[in-house]
Amino acid sequence: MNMARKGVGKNCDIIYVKQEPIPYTMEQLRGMFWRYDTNRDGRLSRKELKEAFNCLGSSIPGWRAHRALNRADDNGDGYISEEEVDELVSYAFKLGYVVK
Ligand SMILES: [Ca+2]
Ligand SMILES: [Ca+2]
Repeated sequence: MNMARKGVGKNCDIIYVKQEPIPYTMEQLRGMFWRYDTNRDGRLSRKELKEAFNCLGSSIPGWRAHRALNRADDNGDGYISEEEVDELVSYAFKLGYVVK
């Protein structure tokens, strides 16, 4: 019997397990966001953020990406860099996304 399925949806790498929802830890969120650095330039664009929030289960991923940039993009270049990602992670953590 295989209850856990990997890779549901082509861009979503979420492990589905049949049990109570568990909130993502900060570390999991961090790993999650970096997985969406799809062009591997070491920073997260608005588009990449939107994709990440979408896969976290946000119903308004575009808005979340916008808010996250407002909050975490310290130098205002429109990207979340490695130095700025902590703020992004704590923003997402407070939203309480759960592992689905
Ligand atoms: Ca990128
Ligand atoms: Ca920035």
